[in-house]
Amino acid sequence: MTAPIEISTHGAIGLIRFTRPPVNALGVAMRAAIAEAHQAFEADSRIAATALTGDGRLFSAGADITEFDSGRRSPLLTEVIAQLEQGRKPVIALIDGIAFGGAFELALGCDYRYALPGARLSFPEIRLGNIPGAGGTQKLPRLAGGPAALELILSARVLSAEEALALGIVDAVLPDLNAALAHLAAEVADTLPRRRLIDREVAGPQDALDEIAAPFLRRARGAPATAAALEAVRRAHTMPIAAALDWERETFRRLNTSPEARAQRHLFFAERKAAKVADLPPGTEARPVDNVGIVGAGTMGRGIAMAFADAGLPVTLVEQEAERLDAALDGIGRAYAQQVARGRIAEDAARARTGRISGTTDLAGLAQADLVIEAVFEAMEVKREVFAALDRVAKPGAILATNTSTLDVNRIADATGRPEDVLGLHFFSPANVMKLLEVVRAARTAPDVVQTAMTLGRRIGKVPVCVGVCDGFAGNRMFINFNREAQILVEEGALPWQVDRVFTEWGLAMGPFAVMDLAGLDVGYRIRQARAAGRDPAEPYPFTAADRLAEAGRLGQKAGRGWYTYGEDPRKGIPDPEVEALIAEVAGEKGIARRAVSDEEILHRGLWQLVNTGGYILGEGIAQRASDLDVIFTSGYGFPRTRGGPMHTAEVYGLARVVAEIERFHAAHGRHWRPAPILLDRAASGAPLDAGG
Ligand code: 3H9
Repeated sequence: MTAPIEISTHGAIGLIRFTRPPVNALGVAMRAAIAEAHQAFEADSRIAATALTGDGRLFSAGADITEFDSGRRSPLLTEVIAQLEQGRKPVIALIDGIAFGGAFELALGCDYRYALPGARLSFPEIRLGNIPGAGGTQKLPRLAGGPAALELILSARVLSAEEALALGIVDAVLPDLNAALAHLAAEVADTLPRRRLIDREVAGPQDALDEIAAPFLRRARGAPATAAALEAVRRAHTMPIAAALDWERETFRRLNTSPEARAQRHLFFAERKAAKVADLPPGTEARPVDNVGIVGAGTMGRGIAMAFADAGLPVTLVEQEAERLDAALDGIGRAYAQQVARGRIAEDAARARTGRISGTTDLAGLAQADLVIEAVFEAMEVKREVFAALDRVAKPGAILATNTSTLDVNRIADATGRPEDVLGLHFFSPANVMKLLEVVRAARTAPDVVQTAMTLGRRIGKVPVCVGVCDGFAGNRMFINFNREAQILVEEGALPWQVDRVFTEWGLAMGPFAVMDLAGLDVGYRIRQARAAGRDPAEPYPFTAADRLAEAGRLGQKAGRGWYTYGEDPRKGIPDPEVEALIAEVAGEKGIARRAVSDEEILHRGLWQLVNTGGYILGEGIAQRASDLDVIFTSGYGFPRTRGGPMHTAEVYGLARVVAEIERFHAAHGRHWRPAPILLDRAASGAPLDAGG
């Protein structure tokens, strides 16, 4: 293992350079090395000041998150920062790249902060269910004022060097490390005074704090870190700093063991694992992708085009009829104009993005595309025709992807003479917003095609997860079974608004019935009709009420009536006695004696249906890891990050208890509850779902 820091002297400057791969995280060895080097510079009479810097890309990613579950080891970061503050000589941070969390706090423990052009500063702790715990909540308000500091802590926004300068967080932006060292050499020659933030008061009023916190508190769904951040910054205004730092440290420690923080840490690592495909041959290189073609300019096609244009890639959109193509390009222009109007992007950014998307009615226009994504009507024959045509026009080595959400990617690939270049790229609607990207690896997809899709997914800001081919892939296969269970519960005696309340109180963005009303009841109805012939009569069919609602024109929000009715607020569903009567009627026809269903039963049957389906998906090798399924649900299905995903929820509850409940449901409700073998196995052995992964 290489040393975590490098030490050098530059005239009277003692320089500590962080060199701990991969991200200069401030683990115990690194903290000890910084403390020791600082002490040595303090003792060296030739040195007038200590400077800290990174490796050019990263100053440091902050505290080492892998240490959070293994107990605290001295020197703690707070101790190292206190040592810098208590020393005799000034300390200067030369922030040359990412300085997140504890690294930002390390810089706030310095007397001076200079940014190099690549500097990026942020407090991401809130995403880990916590607040900054090494002085950030107290010292940032002393530089930027309480309201600005609170906004940064709650939003986890990343500041550029220039923004940090404008907020008074850094003293100057210098062109490079040599310039910074030369600048410092001149400063220390004039004897650089100490200038510690702990000696300052917080300037400015604190009235705006509540207003700034309000939208974050609303979105926090009960996660405790948001309220703690507000409280911390309030204390910066009202308390002596030593006491406030003690409070911050204790609060950080307490929150770090909260279920919300554990869940979010789980997701942090899960997302990074999901980016890796375990069985690709070592050294598999991604193919270069510099431009993209999209076939089909409907809602999905447009959203996908925008996702690539947002990331700087030129896109050619193909639609058969000129009129539809023009409508799509107009729609994209309007969508960008709306983003400008809402203050999300600047006008010149909108112009540049719109300018990256061109259109044609001729598939031959994709002859030079590195990647083509098909987003046409969801029917096998239509898709196979498109792929056969693409096979004729696309250049050798081009990647051909389908955005199907249900169809067999192997059969689509077989429509070409190059199935190794074909895979599924399952975007979620709206494709330019939703983070999840299921990368569907078909039987013959080449490893470098999978690698390209994973790399490209991250490049366009998505969370790519590799899955195999099956009906619904991973996400929809699980979600459909969850949804079916919700319908069964309603037939048995629950009401749609009870089911939705249980899941939203638990943390889902929307309940399953509200989701159906939003999507339109005709969508599921059409799919069920199309699949009626192939239905397994041994599986439950609890969609009779949903079908009758659709047939009666109760199509959801767009019709003002669905599972709910909609009044003045077209998005707020009101329970409807007519729907209740319909449910009772359907249950009567089926001979179901309705009963009161407890909130707990609703919650567990919904969740364990997800988990059990997830177990089958794992057993069949459709997903690589249980944690991938957690990533899928939190980035694509509105599952609360504070719960860590369905599989994490099951592990926290205890797999043996989950399996016992699944076995009970199996006995009471039939074969759609057969426990997945992998769950039985892990419950018996006590091993985690991702044992060894
Ligand atoms: C904190 O600082 C608390 C303090 O307030 C108080 C303390 C008392 N620790 O993302 P990547 C690993 S809380 C350990 O793919 P990129 C990551 O798992 C911390 N490991 O790279 C991955 O490992 P592997 C606040 C970390 O270039 C590898 O590094 N800081 C950490 O796309 C590469 O990661 C944060 O929350 C870490 N802190 O992005 C920053 N960070 O190769 C979190 C990363 O085995 N990190 N790893 O899969 C990030 O946001 C991104 O990693 C970063 C680099 C932007 C830095």
